Amino acid sequence: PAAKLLKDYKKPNFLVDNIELTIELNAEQTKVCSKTRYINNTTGKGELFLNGEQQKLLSIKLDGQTLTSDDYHIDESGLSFSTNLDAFELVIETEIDPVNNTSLEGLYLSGGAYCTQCEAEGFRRITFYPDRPDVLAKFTTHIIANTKEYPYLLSNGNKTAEEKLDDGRTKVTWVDPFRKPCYLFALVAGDFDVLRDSFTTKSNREIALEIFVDKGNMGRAPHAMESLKASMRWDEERFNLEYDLDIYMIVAVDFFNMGAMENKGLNVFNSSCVLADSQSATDAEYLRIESIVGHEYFHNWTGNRVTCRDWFQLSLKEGLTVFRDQEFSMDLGSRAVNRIQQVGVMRDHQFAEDAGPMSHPIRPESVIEMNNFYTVTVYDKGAEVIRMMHSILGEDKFQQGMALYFERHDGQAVTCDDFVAAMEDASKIDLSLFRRWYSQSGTPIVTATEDYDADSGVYKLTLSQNTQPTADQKNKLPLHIPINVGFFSQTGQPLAVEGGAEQVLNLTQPSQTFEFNAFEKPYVSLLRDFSAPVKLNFEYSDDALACLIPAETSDFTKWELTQALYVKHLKAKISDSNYQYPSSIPQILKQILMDTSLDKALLAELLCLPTFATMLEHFETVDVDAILSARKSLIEFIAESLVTELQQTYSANHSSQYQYSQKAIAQRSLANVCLSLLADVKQDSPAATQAEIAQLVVEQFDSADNMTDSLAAMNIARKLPEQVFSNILKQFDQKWRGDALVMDKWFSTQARMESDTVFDKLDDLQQHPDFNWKNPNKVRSLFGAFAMGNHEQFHHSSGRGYQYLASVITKLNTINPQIAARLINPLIQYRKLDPSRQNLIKLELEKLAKIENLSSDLYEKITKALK
Ligand code: BAL
Ligand code: ZN
Repeated sequence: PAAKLLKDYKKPNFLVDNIELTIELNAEQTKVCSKTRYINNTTGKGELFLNGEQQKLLSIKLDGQTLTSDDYHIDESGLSFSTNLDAFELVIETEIDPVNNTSLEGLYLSGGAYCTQCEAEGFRRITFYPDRPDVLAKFTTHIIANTKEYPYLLSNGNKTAEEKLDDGRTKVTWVDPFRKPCYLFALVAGDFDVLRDSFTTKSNREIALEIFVDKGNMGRAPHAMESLKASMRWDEERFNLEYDLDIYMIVAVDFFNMGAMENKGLNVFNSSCVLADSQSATDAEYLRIESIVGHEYFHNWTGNRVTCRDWFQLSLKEGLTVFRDQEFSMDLGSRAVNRIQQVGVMRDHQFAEDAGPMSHPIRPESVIEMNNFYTVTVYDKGAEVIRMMHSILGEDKFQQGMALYFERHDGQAVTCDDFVAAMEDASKIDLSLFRRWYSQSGTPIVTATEDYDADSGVYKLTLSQNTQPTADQKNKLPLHIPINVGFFSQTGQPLAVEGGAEQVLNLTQPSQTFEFNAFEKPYVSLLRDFSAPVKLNFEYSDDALACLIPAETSDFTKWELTQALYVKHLKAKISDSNYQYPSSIPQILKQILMDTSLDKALLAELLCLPTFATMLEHFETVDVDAILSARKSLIEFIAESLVTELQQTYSANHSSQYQYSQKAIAQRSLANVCLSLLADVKQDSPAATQAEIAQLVVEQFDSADNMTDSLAAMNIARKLPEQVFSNILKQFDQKWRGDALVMDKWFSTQARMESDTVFDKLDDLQQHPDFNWKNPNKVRSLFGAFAMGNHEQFHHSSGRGYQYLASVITKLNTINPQIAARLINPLIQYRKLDPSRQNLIKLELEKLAKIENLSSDLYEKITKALK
């Protein structure tokens, strides 16, 4: 497959005024008739190209005249012919096979329901059409299906007609008044339970809200409904954006490649991102649902009303919408804890992507398979770029920029440049250098050095930036990097140097020195709130950390500094296995644990070490075993030094009565972090024996009245004697077998077992009645959890983990190429590993490269990885 390039963009030869679809649903032979009115967009004769894949063409008529195969060219990618007509109508009849569509792109059957996924390029599997986001059309959709089996027939827009046919089928018609690209088309047909509610907009319009779930799941829908109403309210209040149709529908399906999809007026969701009750879903899942419901809702303006000109511009809608959903979660919940999670995604996943073979700017320039570019770079780094603009402009000017963006581009398909231009024009702030964030890949390293001259009272802070060449781009230029800094006195008070105790320094040159008058040498806190997506190269002294951690006024930065403390000592241990961790670490933590002013959710985060993935980013070449063992020994050291405090904190925060509130969530998370640390204690102490701690875990599992505590106990039990763990697993299986979403957690827990028995486990679990190769949630919960969450066995020096994953990917290549390509990420990011592991991985990639019918998704990643 060949790469498509951003620089080759050409506007469409033909536009579409309207399309009328008639879809007669049938499992193996669904008939699709599309009647489309085209308008010539060239000055004379132009070629019309209609994408079309995996369907049988039955007939094609132009203005009523049947075309024969002499009139057009057709191949496996689509159909084309040339014409100089100014406007004409095409009627195309095709047949598709939803039941055998396991790729879950286009129209497919999920459980007993039909549903669609068209982004990015799935509509071409439904009918022949210019499947590109810059062709916007008015859609009318007729759906015909058996009334008994499919009482609900849904599509975008408003339902305008419903007719019972003589043959036991129903025909419904939906009209979407808003022009849209075909990737936003959706169809759903099935039998559901429906949760109904309504929302009154700020201009007093009443919107019907409907959530469709599998029969019996109604009790798990209210949280998504509350999240939807909160999103609608928030978007009005913070962004002054109101919903536009009369109805907003969400459908939950079990088979879905992504989290959810923002189809106009008819979101289709992975059921894992909708369904929750306290018994079956964890606090983390509640929060994730809130954020994804928000994300899809926010797309209605940032994505649907204003969409992308071409797929290279994906971050135009995704980076911006992630920024918006992040702000939504932060306004509703804890700002600091949300930021910690966002930064975790950047460090653990995005930095690794940027350092690997798939490195790309947030606006990629070359793409083989678009599905491969729904990445943490486009989404999360894209959101960081928006966040930097937000901090450079400030909230007011940023909102003026948004308003101008909508004023200029409502109803259009535009570029990232158009967005930045609106921000620039509204704020009158020059963003010309800032634009480089869109075209340059890689993670900048910002190095800081400081110098204080006591005689003159001048403090100099020198910041320099450097971005290493990446797989896709050799030459790197300096970027505009906003660095938030805070100055503190030796006693931990904010130090008002010139410009303020807190300020943003704009680093725009390769190196810049900033000078401040300061009557004492300040302790500086750098890159506060992660003000730019960069790696900071600055080693804080032990004294500085001891002063800054309690002193920091930004909760997020307090966490950052604690992480810096851990990283510093982990690195020392990694380079010298005899290194003894200093008692200052538990001392600082003890102080933190006693600080009653701290948010408990933050406290829980402060007690967590940098992840394995975060540690990888601190090394050019990594010693997997040394990192794993240094982490383990530091966890044990902390746990054993703080047994009493951990026990006390656990009992003060563990509750036997479930409540859903921010406070209760924070307490559960703190209690569970403490319990997890306690289970790492490797010797009996006067405060608690290992047997007593094990008992505590079992008690929590036995008595938990909610999934957060139950699952936490089950995960912690991995560290307990084998018999105890397997007992818990058995009970969980007995209780939840058949409950798809809950059993996913059971699969993941076992995929993370650190011993090499995990391989037999993975084999056995594939035979479990709740496992299904065709369901992406199952595949992710078992093999994704293994590859991303079981570092011990995935990176086993024998290469067994790599072989296992490669065999899974081989199987998935034909079932679901998109999921196979997602799962390969941990294998292609191998260049930092030791030569032996690199070779083991390369062997697997070479084998994968030779499999028959290799999908374009895998082809792109494997060839780049082996280059
Ligand atoms: N547009 C794909 C799913 C999402 O980002 O909302
Ligand atoms: Zn999105």
